Amino acid sequence: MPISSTTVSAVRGLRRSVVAALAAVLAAVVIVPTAAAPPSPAINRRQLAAQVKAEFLHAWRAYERDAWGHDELRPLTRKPYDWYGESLEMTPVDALDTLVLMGLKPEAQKARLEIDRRLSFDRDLFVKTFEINIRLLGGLLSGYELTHDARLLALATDLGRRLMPAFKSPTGLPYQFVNLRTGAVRGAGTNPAETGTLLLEFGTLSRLTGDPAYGQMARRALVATYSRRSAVGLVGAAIDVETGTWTSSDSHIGGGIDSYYEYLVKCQVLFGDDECGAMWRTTRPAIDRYLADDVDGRRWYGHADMETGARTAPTYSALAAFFPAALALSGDVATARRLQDSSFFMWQQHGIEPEVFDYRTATVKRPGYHLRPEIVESTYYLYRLTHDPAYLRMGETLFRDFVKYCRTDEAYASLASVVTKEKADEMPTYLFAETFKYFYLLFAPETTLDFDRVVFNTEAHPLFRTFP
Ligand code: DMJ
Repeated sequence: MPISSTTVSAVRGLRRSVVAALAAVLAAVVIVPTAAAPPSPAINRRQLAAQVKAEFLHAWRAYERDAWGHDELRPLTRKPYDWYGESLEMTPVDALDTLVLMGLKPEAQKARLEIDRRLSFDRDLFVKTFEINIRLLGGLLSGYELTHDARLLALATDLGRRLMPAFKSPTGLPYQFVNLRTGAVRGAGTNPAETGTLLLEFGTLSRLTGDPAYGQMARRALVATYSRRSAVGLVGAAIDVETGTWTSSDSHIGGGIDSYYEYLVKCQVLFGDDECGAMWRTTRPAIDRYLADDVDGRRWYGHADMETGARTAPTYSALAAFFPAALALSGDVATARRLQDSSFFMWQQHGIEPEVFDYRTATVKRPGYHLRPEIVESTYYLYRLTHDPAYLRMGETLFRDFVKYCRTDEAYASLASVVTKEKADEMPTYLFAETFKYFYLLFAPETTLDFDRVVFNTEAHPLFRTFP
């Protein structure tokens, strides 16, 4: 068929408009970003690290002034608080490695002397196995590894020995409470976080003392938790250590289960324990199949029934925000990035994150903010693993909001409500162990601590890897 002149001119016209359109696209590509979206201002890491340190010291001075030698400071009433009525030096032990990493030498020396002279575990007290393990045993071990103060290892060994009776249940799952002096136990009702978050500390204690019993007991407890997963591969929210039966079938990745998953990942990285790696690899598909929930393009992890896998509640939490770090460490950086964006979305709804969030309605379910570190921890991991400056910018936003809403004239305080920003009389020890530490490490020179040589326990105490 002959080509008419109309056709030729139409083709030419089309070519011209395609060329014009291409030129417009090119112009947009070349010109628009510089005009409409100027590059974000460079992050001044040195200045931010100095600011984090100054804010840490603001809270630390308050503790020194109003609660020195006690477990915690209540920041609004400015009164000391001891968890069990007498002090176990929780804040100095939990804070020691952060003081060392920040280069706060006189403060670190003072805390170390306080611990060396005053801390004794020969107490007729029923203590919570999980909390004492992650904060005190973890803090003493990392303190020892960073300072080589032999007294810290002696204290850690004494504490580990006193916690060991907790494992003497018919299942090997640890009792919730153990008496530090008598070894008596109580609290058969516990949860996977409490039964599965002991191996990094006890395994490290075995390595440092040469006594394998610590690691063996903690490992047995982790395996005992894993082996009780349901047919669909999930664990529940409550378990009885004497019968090994689940007393809550609520499955999720938040508080009460969270660090069980974290330790499955980390015990492979810290000790090269392939069985842990295998337990994680069989667990992950169940988490993704039943708990993962994509809403409007965002990735969340909600709740499901552990037996049926049926979805129960579309809620995510401040505690669940540890999961991007665990995912990234396990090698799944892509999902970690997506979930971190969701955690940040939750944070941005009120300029600070609530304890529990309904991701389907984007509403607050529990409004408190307990100075939690998890979202900062994940920001730090993602930055270290990707070197994407977006995570420095995210960290800067988190830090500025955190200071804006949680700083008081005297100290730092939790929020009773992220909606009203009303404060609560609480300054947990993990503020020093974790929240400030992760902010600091995010901005500080990477030589401050070699990310590849350590594994952080769930309380952010770095333990040195024994596996290349
Ligand atoms: C810390 O004690 C630990 O990170 C624990 O695993 C979970 N909760 C707090 C901080 O939010």
